[in-house]
Amino acid sequence: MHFPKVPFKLGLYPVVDSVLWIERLLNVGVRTLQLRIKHSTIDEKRDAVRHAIALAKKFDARLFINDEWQLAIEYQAYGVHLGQEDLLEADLSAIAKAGLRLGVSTHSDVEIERVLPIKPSYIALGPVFATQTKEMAMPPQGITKIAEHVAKLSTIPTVAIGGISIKRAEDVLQTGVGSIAVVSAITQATDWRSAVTAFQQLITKQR
Ligand code: TZP
Ligand code: MG
Repeated sequence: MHFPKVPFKLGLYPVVDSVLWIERLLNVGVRTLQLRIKHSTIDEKRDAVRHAIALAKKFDARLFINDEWQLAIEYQAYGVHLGQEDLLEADLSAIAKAGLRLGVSTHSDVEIERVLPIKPSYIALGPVFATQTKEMAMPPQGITKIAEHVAKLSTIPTVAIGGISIKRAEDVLQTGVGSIAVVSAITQATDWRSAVTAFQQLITKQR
């Protein structure tokens, strides 16, 4: 089983729940995205996944589909993002065989150790800080712990997530993490365009 590689630095990685957001962000130059739809019918999910993948292809962007790995394979997404529980049920070899990248969520050393044998395309580390967006069973890990994970994982691409604001992004980037994933800092911003620009500038400065 082999998952294709992704760039070590994926850049700004917004996680959004609608095709509208995918379209908006592609239009302002975002090239790594995740579609994460939690509360919809399967038909709505299918429509959204199909549409979002088609849009991302037009922009040559990297779109990861959260949870819905069968739809991601069917419509040939760039990749799939799965949580710890999903790993038990998803057909990982089908994902690999279809040539999709795999990103996985982790929240602790134990979870990282558990996913390493799978050799995912990237490992998400979270939550960095407290988040309002998702109910987390695990406590925030903090910057120092994230930096430790990043150092240990060495050449494996990493993504930091959870409570990352523009103000805190610089510290997160200092850990050497490959990319920062954000939800509310963009989708709840008073001016989401300025928020994207601010994140992009911080990321470019770090390179
Ligand atoms: N996984 C860990 S934290 C999180 C997810 C999906 C939500 C992050 O959202 P925000 O608004 O950037 O804290
Ligand atoms: Mg999941």
